[in-house]
Amino acid sequence: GPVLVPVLGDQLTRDLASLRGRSKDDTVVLMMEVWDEATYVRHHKQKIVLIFSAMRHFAAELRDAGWTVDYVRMDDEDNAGSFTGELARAIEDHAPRLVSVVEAGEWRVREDMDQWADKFACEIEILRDDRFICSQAEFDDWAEDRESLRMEYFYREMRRKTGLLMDGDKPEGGEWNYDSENRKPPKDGLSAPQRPTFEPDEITQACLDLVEDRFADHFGSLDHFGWPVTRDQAEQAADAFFAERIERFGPYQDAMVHGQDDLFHSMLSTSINLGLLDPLELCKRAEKAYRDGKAPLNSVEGFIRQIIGWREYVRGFYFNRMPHLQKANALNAQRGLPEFYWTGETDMRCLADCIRSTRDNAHAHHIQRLMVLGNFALLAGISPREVQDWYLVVYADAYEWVELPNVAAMILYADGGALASKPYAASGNYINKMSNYCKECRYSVSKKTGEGACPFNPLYWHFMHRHRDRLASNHRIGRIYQNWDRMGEERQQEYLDSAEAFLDTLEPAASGWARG
Ligand code: FAD
Ligand code: DLZ
Ligand code: SF4
Repeated sequence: GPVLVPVLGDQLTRDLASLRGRSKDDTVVLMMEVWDEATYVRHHKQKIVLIFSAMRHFAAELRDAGWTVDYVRMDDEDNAGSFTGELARAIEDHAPRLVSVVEAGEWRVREDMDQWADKFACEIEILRDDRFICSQAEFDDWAEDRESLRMEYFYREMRRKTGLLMDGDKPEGGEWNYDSENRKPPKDGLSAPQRPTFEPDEITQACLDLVEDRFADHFGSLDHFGWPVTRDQAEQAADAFFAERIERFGPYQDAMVHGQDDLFHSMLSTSINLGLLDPLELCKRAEKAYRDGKAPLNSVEGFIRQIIGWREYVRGFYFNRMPHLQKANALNAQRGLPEFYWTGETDMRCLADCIRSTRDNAHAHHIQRLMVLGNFALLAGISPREVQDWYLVVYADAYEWVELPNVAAMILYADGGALASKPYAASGNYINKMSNYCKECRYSVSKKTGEGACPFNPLYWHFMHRHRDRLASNHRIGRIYQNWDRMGEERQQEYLDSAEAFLDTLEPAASGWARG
């Protein structure tokens, strides 16, 4: 029999390890739209359309190039509903001599895959996903014996390994990290060039219809669907970023402007995560923009750090810490997710805008995810499991390996500080500095307590107060308690009462938004 090569929805790479060097006459590629994957959480509608459309386009390209593809559609009558069920059918149909597959990106799927060798009377080969620069063995090696796993040191290793932005054995420009130059507040009227969006073709239209039909009650809008669904479109999106936005990517990386959903971000995460774009190639293009004098070092270093630093690091961290990372809750946060995360119905203008963008685009940019949506969840003490589910559902680029470390460890401090050296807690002041949200908000950012005060202000102190035992000894945040102590008991009580009064107004979300 032939070699059977299952290709999962986020493995849409022509040079995938399982396809590399194979003969087309002797290979059957298996691609599966399955109910289990589409519903293990109730993904945003755009996320399902994106993945199905990209899978169908990828299959069509493979066929055009002469490959044999067994493609199972969601609405095929005999669809078994799971990867393992479909693999069983394909093994029966094709009687392969070998099943060759690239390891899954998610723990859940890896556990299934690990059963395949026992389940099937057929040789199963699971290959390392070498689209990532750092192997798991390499990460685990690096992480061993370290008490804390700071991204910064990992990142330096990756710079050395790839040679990106290196000047011999020194970092280009003398510093490894130019983050301090990447915090420019948005001036009035800051706006960025429109990113290219892609009109649905026939294939995408069929996926839009399918999702409207079968996933009608999932979160999110399909009206603005414009994600790249092929490698060619993803390349166009990357071209536009390098031509028009990378120059100001760095300075405005942390800026937020009402109604400006992309600013100078690359908007490439969906394409990178699907496998349509190669992360290392993008970094090389960024470096070239710097060497050609087309973009400043702080922009280019910032972009490269997000990819060979953060992106590689969170993946290593995920597999290093699973499965317990999923259950981590160091701050014992138990509150239910507020309903407004799904409806956007809140008078807090920053949150409402971030949730609107999330609903319309299945996207929000990093500082919105971190310092608005994430900061609120941290301060309000929302249960990590509910926050994790939300992030996994709502973003088109969300896969557990990248979502979970960002949510559990980065925003919620649920791992107790293995990833982040301090909780990213901030009051309204931070949001006001980095955005234009506050001016037209019903709440007053300068008011600290009482009626009409920005809720982030009392929530911040409520959070600091209730976690004092743990945080007072943290060298990056401990000194804050001197300010708290100087306030005096009466003022402190006003903060705590204001926070409690606000928390009492939060409606917990109806069940069923995230999981069926
Ligand atoms: P840019 O700002 O242009 O950055 C360039 C690239 O760097 C991104 O495309 C992405 O591949 C990578 N990157 C940047 N930050 C991170 C990070 N913290 N972790 C991993 N990669 C990063 N990203 C996802 O791809 N999927 C997720 O599910 C996801 N969940 C997140 C949840 C939270 C709470 C936070 C704070 C961040 C999350 N991120 C996630 C990271 C980041 O917000 C997105 O990658 C980014 O907003 C995507 O937009 P962009 O392509 O315009 O990014
Ligand atoms: C997210 C997703 C969805 C919605 N549907 C599918 C699918 O039907 N078929 C598929 O191969 N992949 C899908 N995916 C992406 C998978 O969940 C992703 O490939 C796994 O996370 C790999 O670990
Ligand atoms: Fe958000 Fe507070 Fe500013 Fe309103 S005042 S936009 S709630 S930070």
